[in-house]
Amino acid sequence: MKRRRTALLSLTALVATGLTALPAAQAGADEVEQLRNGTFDTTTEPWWTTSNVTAELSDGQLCADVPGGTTNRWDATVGQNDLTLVEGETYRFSFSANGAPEGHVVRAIVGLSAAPYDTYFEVSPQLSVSGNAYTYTFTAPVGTTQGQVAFQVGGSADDWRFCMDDVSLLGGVAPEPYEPDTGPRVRVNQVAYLPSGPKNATLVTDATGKLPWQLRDARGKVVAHGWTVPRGTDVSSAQNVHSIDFGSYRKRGSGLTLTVDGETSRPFDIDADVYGQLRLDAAKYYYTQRSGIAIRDDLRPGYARPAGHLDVAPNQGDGAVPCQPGVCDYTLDVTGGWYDAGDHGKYVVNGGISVWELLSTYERALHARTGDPAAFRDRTLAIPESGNRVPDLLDEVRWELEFLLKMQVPEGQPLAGMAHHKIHDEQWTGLPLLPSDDPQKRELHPPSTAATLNLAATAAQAARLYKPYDREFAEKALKAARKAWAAALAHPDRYASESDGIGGGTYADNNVTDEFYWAAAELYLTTGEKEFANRVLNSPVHTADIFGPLGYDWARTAAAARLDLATVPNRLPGRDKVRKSVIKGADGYLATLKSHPYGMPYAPVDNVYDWGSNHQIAHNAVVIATAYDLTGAAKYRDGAVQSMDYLLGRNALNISYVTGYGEVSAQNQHARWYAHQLDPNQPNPPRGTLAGGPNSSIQDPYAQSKLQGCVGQFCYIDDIQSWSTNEHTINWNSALTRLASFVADQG
Ligand code: 9MR
Repeated sequence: MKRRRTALLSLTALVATGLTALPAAQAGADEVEQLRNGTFDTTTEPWWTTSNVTAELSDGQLCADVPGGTTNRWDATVGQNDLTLVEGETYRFSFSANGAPEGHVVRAIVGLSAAPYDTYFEVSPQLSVSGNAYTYTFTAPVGTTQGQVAFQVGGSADDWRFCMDDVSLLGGVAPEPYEPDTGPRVRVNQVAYLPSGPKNATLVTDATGKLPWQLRDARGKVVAHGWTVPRGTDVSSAQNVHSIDFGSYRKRGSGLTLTVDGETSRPFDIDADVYGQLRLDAAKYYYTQRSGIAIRDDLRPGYARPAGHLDVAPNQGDGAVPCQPGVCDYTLDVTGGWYDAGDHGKYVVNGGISVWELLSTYERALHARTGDPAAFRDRTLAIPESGNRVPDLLDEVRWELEFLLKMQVPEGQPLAGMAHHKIHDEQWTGLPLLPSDDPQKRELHPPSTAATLNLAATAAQAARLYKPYDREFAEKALKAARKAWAAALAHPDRYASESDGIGGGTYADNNVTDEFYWAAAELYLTTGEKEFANRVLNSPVHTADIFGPLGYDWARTAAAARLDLATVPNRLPGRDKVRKSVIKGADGYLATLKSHPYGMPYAPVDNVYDWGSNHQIAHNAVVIATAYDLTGAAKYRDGAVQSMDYLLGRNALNISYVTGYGEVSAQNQHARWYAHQLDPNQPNPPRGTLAGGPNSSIQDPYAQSKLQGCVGQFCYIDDIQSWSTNEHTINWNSALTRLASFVADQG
């Protein structure tokens, strides 16, 4: 088809509306076509194809017969190379396409034509027989003269025919300003408030004086009313806001709304039961993250997939994984465990904090006044082990523990007893990619002190919790923990490298005093031995103020020790001071929550939201919850419960960060096998998956192209490409599991 004259048309249109004084880029004067022959009038040149595809002209389009039986999208491709892309320049990528039979998917990308084949922009529309026109705008994250436009059409079981026309990549177009759709200005917990719990909302408004609000039931009847409290400008969002407290209303109901300032909130319930479900969904997330086992459709309808990283092609498998060159000369069987996140890597430090947090969720239930040991009993999580008379949560966590144990350097090798920091692909892979389709070489990375201490801490914790169910496993775990502890003492400063981030994350941390403290604490709690008590008491971390604004995480693990020393029965001298330090930490977070117009225990220095801020908010709430467990004071219970509101919709973006919970929830988390946004045949992440959340540093190019200059809460986008604001991970869902479990217990 003949090229539409885009530049000319838009100029004519602008003249007609009298808007001739626009800057050049906006007027379209600099829009330059980057592709040659996108109209296929007489030839398909210079478009190339993979050898299994032949391109031909058909009715002025390029058509290709695509063979069935290939694995990956890129196994059958039509493309054009040698494009020059300019860093920071915005492009309009458009084409029309059709496919027969109906429903096949084309992955259209703009990227690098040479290794490592980076993708700068991609979409995967599902094609119809009659065809559609597609138009997208993106900003090039880097400059290159080896750019490429490619239409990847492989991965189908059956043969099909793909046709395209009017393919255009127009440079120099005006960037599209990104305006998130934040819905009504009244922000509520879109899921549920507890009947006897706190009930707060936030209104975004220009009004400076107080305003009347009404609470309505599902039939529209006003059941409560009152006045807002003006709060001025909220630092975390740069909005003028009011807060609303409707906690005196305590009746159960569903479909309630808050109306104020001419706006009506999204609907919500007043009910406790949904938190019992959220607690289970958050923990059920782990089964579908499992490596080395096929995921069963009867257990997770819609999420079945073949086992990943067993030694079945194209996987190179985790059955006998070598080290990176020069690191060791043995191989290890490191099958199993959970994939870390949206990638296929497995990292001991992140596995460690996740295991700890899930086990501590279980352990809290044994000791806390509102704990419910039956919550995660056998048959609660629908996993393959359900029915074995062991609490399902212990079964699920054991899948990861067994992997952590395999990461320990075997006897007779240099550094025996230490743990390898991580195992992952040699190179980063693209999206989507099922674990079973990953063709990359897998490598063990050097042992680190941090990983070794994570193993010591979690294996020691496991030893006391699995003992009633499997004495042998408990003994094995304790032995491994002791060995790891001794190895860490012998090699106290082997740090993972900051620059070892190709093919997987670095998880670098060069302060391990907190990991030493944590491992000593868990070993002490399990064995009661004096040696470990002394290590705890002599650690500078023991008396340090560890409850900072960012909250504990995989790198800041001191809180794991402090919370357990305060709550798990033990005879540590000076234990009262330990408990007081937790309460003091909780008081700090509670003060933050009270002064925050969005009612959350998070106010990072300079308003710099950290990577995974959502889980840090949950963690600060867990400290508050622990103060409730220690004191029984209602203010702590209410503070922890209220923190949940932020995650479930009471925030500047009016989004629930938990998939499937709330009227509008995050659903496009960065993921290689829940990549529905890129491949309609794949699912979204399962119900109960927490997104990382606002991250001021927006490290990924997609977020950079949309969110430049964002303020705090606005540094988030629900797009699969945004790995720095919108990934899902095992350590974030463990925070959700822990907090949801506490809230469920307050119902
Ligand atoms: O959550 C991690 C963040 O704290 C680190 O700064 C970052 C860089 O190491 O890595 C994040 O973790 C990612 C990991 O490296 C790879 N798997 C996905 C993780 C979540 O984005």
